[in-house]
Amino acid sequence: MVWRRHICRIGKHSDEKLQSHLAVFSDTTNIPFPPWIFKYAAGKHNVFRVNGTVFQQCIIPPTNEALSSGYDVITLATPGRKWYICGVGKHCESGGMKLFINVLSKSSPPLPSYYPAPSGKVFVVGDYKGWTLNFDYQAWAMGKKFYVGDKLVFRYPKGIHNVFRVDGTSFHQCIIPAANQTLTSGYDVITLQTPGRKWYICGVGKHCQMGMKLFINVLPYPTRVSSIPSNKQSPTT
Ligand SMILES: [Cu+2]
Repeated sequence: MVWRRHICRIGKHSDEKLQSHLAVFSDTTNIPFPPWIFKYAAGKHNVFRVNGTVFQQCIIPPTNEALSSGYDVITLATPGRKWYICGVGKHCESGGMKLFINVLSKSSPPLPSYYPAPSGKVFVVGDYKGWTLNFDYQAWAMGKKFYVGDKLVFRYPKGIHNVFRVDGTSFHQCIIPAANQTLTSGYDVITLQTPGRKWYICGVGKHCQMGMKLFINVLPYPTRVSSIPSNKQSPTT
């Protein structure tokens, strides 16, 4: 009982997580709001755009308001909260077939040109706790926006921990790479050079398995409108 693609069920994701999801999504595409696609076997489900109350109580609107093609494309034309439910049987009530999203307003309209300089923020991983055991780095990263040009600082007592940049598989399975790829200074500064997913783990003992791991998604430079699109500049730094 699922809608496929770009769906996040309420209950599985917190509001915050959805926001960061969507923020990432809209920042990595050139259109202000990507279309949301509900994909399902036609006839088995449908899609209603509803309001918050209806969403919560699973009140099914009149059938003529339903989308039912099995591949319903919804363009998120305006920012704000949007609620969608499936109106078949008890799918909303019992099956959790309901989706709540918060569409963020783009700080910038389309026709982007690039800022010459990146935002250049410095993130101390784990803030005052630093790079340590018993810390939830995914919670720390949630809601933060990392841009190309920003820096991560891993701060820890030298010799107690270290930092490896790894790929997604090594991240999930805590596979420690060769020791010569490690950062060990205790104040390791990493400049985020390219957009995309980045994974970091501690390679000491079972620290990675114990949760000393950080996953972030680096966004391209923030963009803003240029009145003369042909004047588009490339990043200079
Ligand atoms: Cu460690």
